[in-house]
Amino acid sequence: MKNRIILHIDMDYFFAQIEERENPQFKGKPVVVGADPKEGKGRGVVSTANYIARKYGIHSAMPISKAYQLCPKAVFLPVNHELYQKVSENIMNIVKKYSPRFELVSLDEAYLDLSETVVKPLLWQSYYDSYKKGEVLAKKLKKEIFKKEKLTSTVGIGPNKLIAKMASVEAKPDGLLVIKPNQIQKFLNPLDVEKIPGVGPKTAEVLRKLGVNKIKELSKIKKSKLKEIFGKVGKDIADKARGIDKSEVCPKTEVKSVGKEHTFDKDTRDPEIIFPTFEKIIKEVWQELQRGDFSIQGVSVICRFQGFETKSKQKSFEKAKSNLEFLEKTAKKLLLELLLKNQNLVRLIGLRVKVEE
Ligand code: TTP
Ligand code: MG
Ligand code: MG
Repeated sequence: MKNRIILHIDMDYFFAQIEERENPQFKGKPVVVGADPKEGKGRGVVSTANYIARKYGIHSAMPISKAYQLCPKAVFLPVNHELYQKVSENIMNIVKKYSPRFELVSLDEAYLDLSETVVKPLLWQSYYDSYKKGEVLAKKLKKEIFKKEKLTSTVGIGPNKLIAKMASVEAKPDGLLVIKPNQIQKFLNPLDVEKIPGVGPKTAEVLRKLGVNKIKELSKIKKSKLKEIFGKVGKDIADKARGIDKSEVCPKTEVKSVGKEHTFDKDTRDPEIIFPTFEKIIKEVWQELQRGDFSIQGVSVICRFQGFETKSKQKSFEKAKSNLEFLEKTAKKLLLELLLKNQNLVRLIGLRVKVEE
């Protein structure tokens, strides 16, 4: 369908918001969910922080020791994955009701293609008018989630997945932003180039050297020129800077990924510490996966060495496989490859498995 209306929803400070809901005494305080800070000596990372803690500069993936330094009085909580998984299921069961074309992105994030449900019944109206109906639906969805789960979310609506996602990022927290096709460039222009999904710090640095900071400037560069500089992805960047994204909301399968990692108390090379820990991680990931019917699509192993040097190795599979033995064999092989390639002490190991349900 040419004229589409896509909705993107993402829960606000998801893990930390659930913790606030479960423990009302934390409301109004900075809350950080992640590894144990051990009074500044902890070695894991932050999973997420509420918006009060973010004011201190704390964010996801930051070393927990740094977070402790920035705000020692914050409430530090361990990750209760089982609880967040359950809440996620409840929320996604609500989201799914709003369109049969549903795509789960992560525990707290999903897309809906509203084209069939919103645009089609309104052929007698203009495509632009139907955005109003999309907005009404989004408000209803946010309200229903809040009523049933007592959690706030943010929704973005646009003519494609890219714009819907970027709109929700801009509208956070507890927001709703609708971008109609004729508003795309105006919406994108003032944003930094890094706001484009897929434009990381390295790409942004190259662009900055060319004097390109905002999407407005980027959108004026010819596609062929970006292709020259960045190769194949240059074409993709050129499209995104113009708000073009043809990717479909994938309704058939739900791809999700489950991951766990562990930071050792002391950097180590001891196989009797590394491998039993890794086996425990594999078992935990497996337990979490077993909640549904699934096939393994990819296995990725991460190793962080002394000095924070982080390496990962992954393997993808075409054909569905889903047994623990297979996962153990694949994951251990990848870990071994990483360890053989790098002789440094190991700080952290982790496993992520992508499955299709
Ligand atoms: P996000 O949706 O990226 O972040 P968020 O919900 O905490 O905050 P917001 O959307 O309001 O910006 O991630 C969802 C959850 O995934 C997050 O609550 C915790 C977890 N997570 C990690 O464990 N590590 C990470 O590096 C990130 C980015 C998220
Ligand atoms: Mg979120
Ligand atoms: Mg998210």
